[in-house]
Amino acid sequence: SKRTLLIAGNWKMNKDLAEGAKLASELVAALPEIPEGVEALVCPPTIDLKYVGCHGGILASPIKLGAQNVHWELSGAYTGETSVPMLASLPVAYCIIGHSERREYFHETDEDQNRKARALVAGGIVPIFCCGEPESIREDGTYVDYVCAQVKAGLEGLELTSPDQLVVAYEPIWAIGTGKTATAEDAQEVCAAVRSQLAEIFGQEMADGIRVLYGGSAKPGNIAELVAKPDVDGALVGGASLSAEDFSAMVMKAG
Ligand code: G2H
Repeated sequence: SKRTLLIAGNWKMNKDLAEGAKLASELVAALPEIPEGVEALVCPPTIDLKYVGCHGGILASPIKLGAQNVHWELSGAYTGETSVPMLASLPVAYCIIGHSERREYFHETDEDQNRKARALVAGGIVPIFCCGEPESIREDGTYVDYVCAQVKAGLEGLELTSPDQLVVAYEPIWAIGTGKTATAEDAQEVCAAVRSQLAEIFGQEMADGIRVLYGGSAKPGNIAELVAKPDVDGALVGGASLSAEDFSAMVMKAG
């Protein structure tokens, strides 16, 4: 009865066209088949999407293609931005929104995430909505309330007809790129709380089908333990997704 696991690679601002296509080709070769009950996804930089998808072979493979950011308007005078229809025309299946790096360095708000989530769902792309607490909030013990408030503000009012239309990723900021992984128990605690919050917004049945991922120094050595937890439905992987060997090992170990 476990949900389909999702192992999602977030390449962040890494890999130019040639490097991206090379990594994609290596992944396609390493993952001719994805284990039953697992989905694999790569999210390269926007400029790489088409080349990675076509020349790199991702679109012709069982690995899915995703973006790292999007604008909520359909078109217009938004210099430097990318719209949902542009991503959908590739096609891109998923799009990360609200990553802590975008919230911190680009001052994105919960309201921005809410607009992006609505635009993506309306355009048939699945948002991977990120949430997570900074170290100070972890230390003062209010992290569950903090994360649930982010989920509520970011997703309230979103209209879903199927749980497959949304993914949430819990990424404790203190565990991102630091090598400090939250324990599988920490991940389970907050992923379960996120699911309760999703039940309040969308109803229990919908919440039971929505994938909740863990992110933050996920790697081949901890993925099996993480996905063994009942409310952890996969991982959003940064650093380890830049190695075809590590990322493919994570997909295989999740299965
Ligand atoms: C968290 C994660 C991927 P890393 O940002 O989104 O990165 O696995 O490098 O901690």
